[in-house]
Amino acid sequence: MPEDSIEHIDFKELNEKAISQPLVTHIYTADPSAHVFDGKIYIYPSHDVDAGEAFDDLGSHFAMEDYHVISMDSIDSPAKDHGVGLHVDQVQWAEKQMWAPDANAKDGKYYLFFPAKDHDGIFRIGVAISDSPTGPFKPQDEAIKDSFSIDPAVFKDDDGSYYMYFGGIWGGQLQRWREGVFNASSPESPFAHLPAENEPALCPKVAKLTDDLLEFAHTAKDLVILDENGKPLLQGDIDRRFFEASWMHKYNGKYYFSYSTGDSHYICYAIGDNPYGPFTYAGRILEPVVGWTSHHSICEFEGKWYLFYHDSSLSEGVTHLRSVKVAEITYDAGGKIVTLEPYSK
Ligand code: FUB
Repeated sequence: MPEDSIEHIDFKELNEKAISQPLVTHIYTADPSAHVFDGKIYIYPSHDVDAGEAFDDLGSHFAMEDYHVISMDSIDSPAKDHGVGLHVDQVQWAEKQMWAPDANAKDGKYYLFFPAKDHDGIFRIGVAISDSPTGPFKPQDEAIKDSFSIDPAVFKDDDGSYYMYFGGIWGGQLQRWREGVFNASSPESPFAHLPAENEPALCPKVAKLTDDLLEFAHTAKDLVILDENGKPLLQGDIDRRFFEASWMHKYNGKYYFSYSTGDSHYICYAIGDNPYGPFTYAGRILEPVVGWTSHHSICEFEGKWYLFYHDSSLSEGVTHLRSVKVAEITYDAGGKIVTLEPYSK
């Protein structure tokens, strides 16, 4: 939901109609990546703070410095904040803007994957490791080689392979990597370097991870999202094209890639037959929430499926002060996800 419509919102009424309430209210949290480890729900969110940066289209106001881990024994139990799991000051290669993270587990170790700007102002993706799902996490000295842009989501397939999905346009800098190297030419505008509206949209990226989960096993590939005619979505198709917030889950043997459309504020999804795609656009999961951004994860717990998402209702519309929420999602008989209206109770 764009900022300029917020002044007309009656937040008391909106919160009464909301299909869910913030999971924690003592801090602001966003971009929730949820996983079930050993029968318990763990959420890896961004930790929103007001660092006094002005709002701009590059997201400078998202000046986050650390990550907290949140856990829930079950979907209805209170959410517990385990405190700071990683701070930017611990990360040698990173300078600022600890944006949307994800985590995964392998052989008794837990891996936190996170984007941050390096000392040259370029977004990279790093890994930090812990013996516990709640951290503290110890970062690697360097970012993942050849990583770039934002919003990593790490999916474990049934055969034990792990894949990272990532990327984001505008402030996420994906448009600067069109030639495979960072295009540092000016202007530093979110609208420069993008394809034209009638050209194929910029694709999210996918890379299989090495066995130690610390590197890409190959150069990241484009994840192509097709329309109903088998043609790639176009950059001008802002209600459907990829913007940021990749997530992957598997349902009934199919791969569901979900993402945010950014400036049109939807969470959408596309379905494919393998982790690399191509994927065919399938619809919306979540209608716009209060706040500019929309970001989510999808996870199964005790036989039901849940959408973890955020909105800015607690801060009464402040774009960069968001709160993590959860709502159940359902699938129809054809495997389509039933669209959620966030304020429809
Ligand atoms: O939280 C900072 C950025 O906002 C995330 O990386 C994007 O997905 C958007 O939610």
